[in-house]
Parts: sequence; structure tokens; C-alpha cells
Amino acid sequence: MKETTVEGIDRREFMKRAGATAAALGAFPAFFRAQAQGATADQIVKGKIPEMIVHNAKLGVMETPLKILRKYQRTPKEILYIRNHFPVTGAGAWYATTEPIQDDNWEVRIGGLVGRPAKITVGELKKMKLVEVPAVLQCSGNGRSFYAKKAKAPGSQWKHGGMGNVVWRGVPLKDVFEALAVEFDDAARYLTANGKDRPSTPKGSDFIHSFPLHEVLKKAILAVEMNGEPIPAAHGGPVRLFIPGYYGTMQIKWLTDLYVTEKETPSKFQQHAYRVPLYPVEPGEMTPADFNEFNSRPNWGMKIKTVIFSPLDGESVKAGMVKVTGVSWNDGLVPVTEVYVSSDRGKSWTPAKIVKKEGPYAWHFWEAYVALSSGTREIWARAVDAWGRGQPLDGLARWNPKGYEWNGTDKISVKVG
Ligand SMILES: Nc1nc2c(c(=O)[nH]1)N[C@H]1C(S)=C(S)[C@@H](COP(=O)(O)O)O[C@H]1N2
Ligand SMILES: [Mo]
Repeated sequence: MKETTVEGIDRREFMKRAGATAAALGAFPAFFRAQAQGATADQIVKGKIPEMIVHNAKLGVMETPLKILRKYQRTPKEILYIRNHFPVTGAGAWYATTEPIQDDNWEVRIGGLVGRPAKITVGELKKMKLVEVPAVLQCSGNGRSFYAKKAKAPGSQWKHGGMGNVVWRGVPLKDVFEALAVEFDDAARYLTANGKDRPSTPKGSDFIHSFPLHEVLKKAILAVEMNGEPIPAAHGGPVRLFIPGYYGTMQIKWLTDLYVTEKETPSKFQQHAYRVPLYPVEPGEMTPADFNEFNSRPNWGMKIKTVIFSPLDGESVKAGMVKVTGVSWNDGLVPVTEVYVSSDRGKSWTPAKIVKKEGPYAWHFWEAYVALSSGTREIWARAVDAWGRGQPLDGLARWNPKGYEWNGTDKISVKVG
């Protein structure tokens, strides 16, 4: 696989040139290094591995190559993808690390349509009863690059690696509201959340999201740990709102404010980004500026999805019965019950066996054996849940202006020898 930078030059060639520049400068200041196109993930966010695929060096947006992601049942912080909206330099440099933030005095304020405003500190949260939620964290843009076969959707061209499977530990939001005796006004419909990061320009929209209050109250937690340790700064520590089954964009990092509201936040990240049309649209028919509450909906619950982990696209395998493995998951509302694999481009399907899962919101690991004869062959995989929700045979059918929520039947091609 050849990686190219935005300038279109070969990555290795670029690193050679960048190296020469670095040597010429002597000491290479960290901020300049992070801004430089071609900087590796470890140079942008301390503690990440250099093999991450960097989509945006300035914001620290990066994904995990599948060949690394597939090695772990729980995704370690060193390889977990990152999506930020504001630079990880200057005012945002404090979250350019996988080290946790230790701050028990950090406050989460609760306001809006409540009886009276309240607040709680991280120290107080840690003393409450904590629950564990193993869950998928997935950007709603994950898989966006696959839509390019129809029409390229703007934004980072994520392959499959804008996701991970991690364990969150925190206090159920319901318990927090109960402990603080939070009462809702009659008009309360949404919970709106904001984190400490701020736009780098005064006119920029703050990153804020809203969710249906009553659904979120049932399952959200104020998470203080990820994978058994305080949440890394890069991933939203010391406290993150985690809503199991929702897309990553809704999981507000560095949580500072929860508002109970009547309407969804006017933030452009709720109104014009992170939405999909309610009806199929063709490229050019609609732009993100056209989105409103009647023609579109936010990226809330995750669509059922499957990713093949082995073999990987482009790999070589021996002819005969080939073991295929991968993961499936959905929004966790009902179980993923069936996974099917095909080696004849969908003419026949072999049921896969779900061999491991840590709970309704986590990756369901599965395996199947399919017969493959010599030549270039395709392997397809898709899942169905207890409500009969499945994946489109052709993911392009769900093309949308921002390229969100890709969940097409996973299709890979292998060389069978
Ligand atoms: N405060 C804050 N929360 C945020 C974001 C952000 O930029 N600021 N990005 C969101 C998006 S789009 C995604 S996909 C996830 C990424 O989480 P991660 O960086 O821990 O992988 O965080 C979400 N929460
Ligand atoms: Mo995202």
C-alpha cells in the first residue's frame, strides 16, 4: 500500500525531505513538527504509535491501520483513532498526549431547563458507584472513503480504522442527576453537552451536541476511566460523556457542561454536520447547508456494521477452506444475532459463529470457513440483528452529502494461490 501526502508525493520521499529540513534546523520545535505535513502520529500526539494513518496533522486526526487494530480485543490507547475539531497545538496542546489528566477539582456544570443549576466534580464522581461499559467507539465518518466510488464526500477519507473497542468506567448519568436532585421543566426534550476545547477563531462554532434526553438518561455514563486507567487526555479525560451505542461524534470529550434544552443546539456541528438525510439523495441534490430538522437527523445510534479482520484486503491465502474472522456490532438496542460470509459475491452465504463479545455494545468477534479456489477472489460479510436490521449489499445506496454512517456489506479481495 502506497501512502501519499496531500501534495501527492510519496510518503517515504516526504519523510526524507522532512528529515533533511529537521536536520537543517537543528532543534525542531514541537509545534512546528506537529503542524508539518507528514508528521507522524507520535510527533502529533505523545504516546501514539508512528504507524497511525494521519488525516490531519494540525487537528491530530488519525486512524488505525486494520492490520494493527485487529490484533487486540480491546483497543489500547496507543493505537486508538483520534478525531478533534480544533488544533492540538497552541490552546489545544494540553490534549496532545495519551497521558491522563489528574484533576479531581474539574467541574461538570448542569443547567438549562432544570429546577436549579447544579455541579459535580471529578473527585465526587469517583466516589460514586461506577459501572463498566465495554463498547465500540466509532466516528460516524468511518468508512467515508468507500463512498468515493460513487462521489467523493468531503472530509477525512477514513478507511475502516476510525473505530476501536474499549472499556469505559463511570457513573450512570441518571445516578448523578438523582444525587443532585435535578428536576426537569416540562419543556425538557434534549440533553446538550459541551467540552473544554474551544474553536481557534472567535467566529468558529463551538463543538456541542444534543441528544434525546430520555433515551440518554437511560444509558449514558459520565466516564472517568478508559481501559482500566484514568481517561487519556487525547480521549477526553478527566471526564467524558459516553452514550453506549451512539456514534463517536456524540461522545463529548473533556466534559464541562450539560444543559437540558427544548431544542437541539444551534452549533453547526449539530445542525449542518453530523447529520444524514431522511430520504435517499443523489450527489449534488443536497448540501449540508440544506439540512434541517425535517429533512435530516443527527448521527445518534450506530448502524449495524461488519468489518473483516482476516484475511485483509489484498492479502494472499492458500486455496481450500479459508478461515475468515471479523467483528460486527450495532447500537446495542437488540442483539446482533447473525453474521454471514460469502465467497461467491453474494450467491450463497455461510453463517459465521459469534465467538466472543463483552456485552451488547462491544465488538462481536466471529469466524467462518469458506471454500476458495485459485485466482483473485472476493470475500463478503454482513450481519443482521434481532430486529431484522441488516446491512445493504451495496453500501453506496446510502451515499449522503457528508459521507456518514457507512455500513455496506464488507467486501475484500484476496489472491488465492
Ligand atoms: N469536546 C470534543 N468532543 C468530541 C470531539 C471534539 O472535537 N471535541 N470530537 C468528536 C468526534 S467527531 C469523535 S469521532 C470522537 C473521537 O473520539 P476520540 O478522539 O477519543 O477517538 O470524539 C467526539 N467528541
Ligand atoms: Mo467523528
